[in-house]
Amino acid sequence: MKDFLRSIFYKLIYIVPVLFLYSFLYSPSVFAANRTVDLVVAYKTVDFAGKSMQAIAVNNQIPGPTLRFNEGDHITINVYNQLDKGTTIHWHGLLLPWKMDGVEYVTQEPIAPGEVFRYEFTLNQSGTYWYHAHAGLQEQQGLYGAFVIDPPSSRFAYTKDYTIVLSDWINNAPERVLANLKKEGDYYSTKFPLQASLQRFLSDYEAAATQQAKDQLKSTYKMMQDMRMSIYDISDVAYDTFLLNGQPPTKPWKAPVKVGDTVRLRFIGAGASTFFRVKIPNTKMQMVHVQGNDIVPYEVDDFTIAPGETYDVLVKIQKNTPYIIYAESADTLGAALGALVTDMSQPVDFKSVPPFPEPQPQMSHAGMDMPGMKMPMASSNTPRNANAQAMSGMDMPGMKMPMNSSTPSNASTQTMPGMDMSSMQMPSKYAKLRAVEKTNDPNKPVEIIEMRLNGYMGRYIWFLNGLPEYKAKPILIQAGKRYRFIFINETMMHHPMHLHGHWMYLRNGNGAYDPRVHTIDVAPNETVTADFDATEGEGHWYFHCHNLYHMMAGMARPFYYEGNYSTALPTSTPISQNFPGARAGGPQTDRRFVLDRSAIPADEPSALPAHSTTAHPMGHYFMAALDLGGVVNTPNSFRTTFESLIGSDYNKLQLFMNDAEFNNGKVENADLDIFYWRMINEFWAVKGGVNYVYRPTDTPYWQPGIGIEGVAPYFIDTDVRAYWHSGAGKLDIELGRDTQLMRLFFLRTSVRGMVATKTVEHDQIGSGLNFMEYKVRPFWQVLPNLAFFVEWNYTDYYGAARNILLSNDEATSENAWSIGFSVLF
Ligand SMILES: [Cu+2]
Repeated sequence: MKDFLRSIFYKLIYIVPVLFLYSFLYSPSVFAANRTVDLVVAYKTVDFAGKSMQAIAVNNQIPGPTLRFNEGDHITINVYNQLDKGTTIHWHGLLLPWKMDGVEYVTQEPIAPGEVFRYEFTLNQSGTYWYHAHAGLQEQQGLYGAFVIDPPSSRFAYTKDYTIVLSDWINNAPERVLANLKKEGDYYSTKFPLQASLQRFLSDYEAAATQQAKDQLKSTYKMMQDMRMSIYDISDVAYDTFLLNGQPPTKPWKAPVKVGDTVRLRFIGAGASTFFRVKIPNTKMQMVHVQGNDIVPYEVDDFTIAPGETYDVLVKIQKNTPYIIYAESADTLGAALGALVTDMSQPVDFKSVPPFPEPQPQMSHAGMDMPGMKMPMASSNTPRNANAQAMSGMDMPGMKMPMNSSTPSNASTQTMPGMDMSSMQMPSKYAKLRAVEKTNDPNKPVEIIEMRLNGYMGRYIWFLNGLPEYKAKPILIQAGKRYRFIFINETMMHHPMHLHGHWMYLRNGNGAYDPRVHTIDVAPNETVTADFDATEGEGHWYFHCHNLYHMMAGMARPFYYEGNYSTALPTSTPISQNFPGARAGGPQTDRRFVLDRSAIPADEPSALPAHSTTAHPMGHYFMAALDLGGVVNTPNSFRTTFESLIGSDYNKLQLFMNDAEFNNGKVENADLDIFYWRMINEFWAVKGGVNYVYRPTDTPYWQPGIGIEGVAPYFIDTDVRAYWHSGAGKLDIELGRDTQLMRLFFLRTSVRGMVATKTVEHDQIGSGLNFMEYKVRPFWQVLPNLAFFVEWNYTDYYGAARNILLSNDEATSENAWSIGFSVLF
């Protein structure tokens, strides 16, 4: 009896906690918990691509630790900054209070070095998300990680679950990368395998199957030359390697599975600017969850993931062979690799995976009729005029957003019930996306926010509606309303447009079942419609292209809730003591750390900020190009051209010395423009200032000058300058063109002429045409900033200028062969 009681007692001891645990796990009310995580942001030295580089890690990991919570959890994330500059972390795709959103200067002040910021919010959603730096270019250096929220129960059955974080890496500081792109938008272009070269055209033309295809190819090339666009404008940055869960392809990531497993792979597009094409050879993937939302499943052989997107697929393990995850960069430069293996010692033949078929040359449809493309707004009632009034106070050309909501009859607040969205040409990428449950009432009235995605690509300034972020004002939205984005991509690149803190309903013809997304990859020339409900009611929300460099270069805007935004942003707190990050940099999860709540300021009364809150203010940039050639057929003679541009995107100081000649230590020809340079549109800049002429003249002099420079159709580099000296007007015109013959081999041809209105003999200026100069220069662009050239240069003098030379006993024509190099600083 005693034994029996004892056994009952011991059983109870065992059963009660189990029952308690069981109810704890399965009752929704106790499913959620308070959880605290400490994240330490610090530098870490890495070698991903053959060079030791400074990266930024979270808890000493790249990617940072996967944060995994349950839906309903109330979480506290303490972010400790051990960098020597400010940082922030953004929780990508999460709906949370705006001051927790982690965008520097928009939702918070950067976390100061040595300080801590407490992010605290409740998880009212589930699915696959991620986090990343929203400060400077730190995301490019490794500050990102997966963020997974488990729902109370999953719709899909799976036995294993892995996050696959795809990212890109360059052996260069990202600030340097951006500075390079600001020197020349196509700075890295010669490093890409796909080139719009003549050689490429000829081989494509040869390979084209039909005459029609040949003609098409010819007109594509011709049109793109005319429009001054490249047909392979896939990437701006030539990366050195691509990472899968922080592993370069030289050391691919591997994870164990077994036959019979159904594996959930959570792909996260964490590249700063890389689009990955993903496949697992010999396997169908079942797409089940996109951007944090379950979808009606569909099978795919491969898919493309843009920066900012996430895709969850299920993979069935049926054979005792490796399942290779192959994620190739869209520009074909490389691939991130990984494998699911049924035995960790299994050999994996990564080389067996064939690359994706090469992307086709693409061509702009701008200005062309696009059959099947029906913009919902363009046809009938355009809200543009109606809104022009309300918009007049806002400096946003092209932005057709109604600010005045009081008139529901206003054309802008159209109700569009039953609108046939299926008539719109939708991006094929999202055509199959259908939400698994109702996401929205599609009949709610909308206000239009037209978003033209554009920019001055050659100058690497990216816009929304014709303006970079730093020139534009925040976009005001009103709580409770629904807004309709109409994204019109006017560029030749993809732009993954990301809205913080709100779901967008991607209008792809499923109405109430249109998928919810936080990032929309808008393809070149494409028009995409998506709605969002202004449900947050207050604060600042960032909206931007998730190509990090596009965002930094202006493709971004803050959204403000009208009448309910703040002038003060939360700040970080000094770490008083027991700073966990001071210990070894390992993970510091679930460590309680009490902060002074008063450090997070109470809401300020709404007032117009003195200046708009801009994440990325106007930058200043420096460019210098030096060209130096030794003349082969004249001993001890060389020629040099130097140009430097210093300043902001639109206004610069230009120093320009064009084709100076030196012979036996004597300067024969040299003058220097010291000009104010102002960009007037994508292709043209005007300039003016003074020019100092040292030679040819007996006495050096200063003269005023003005000019215009830019790129004419067919990529004709144009430089026209006019000067005034001693009563003589001079006009100096130079036209040139670089033709790409092969990937690294170009041919420059140029012609320059100078005319004057009057003869000024002692300064060697003749009335009428002075000279014509012709150059032919083959060059090898061995590095993005270094080329070697051979040049033939022929100059012939005419009229009065020729007579001056004759009277001085000088040659009236020159024939020079040079070899030399060009460097871009
Ligand atoms: Cu972009």
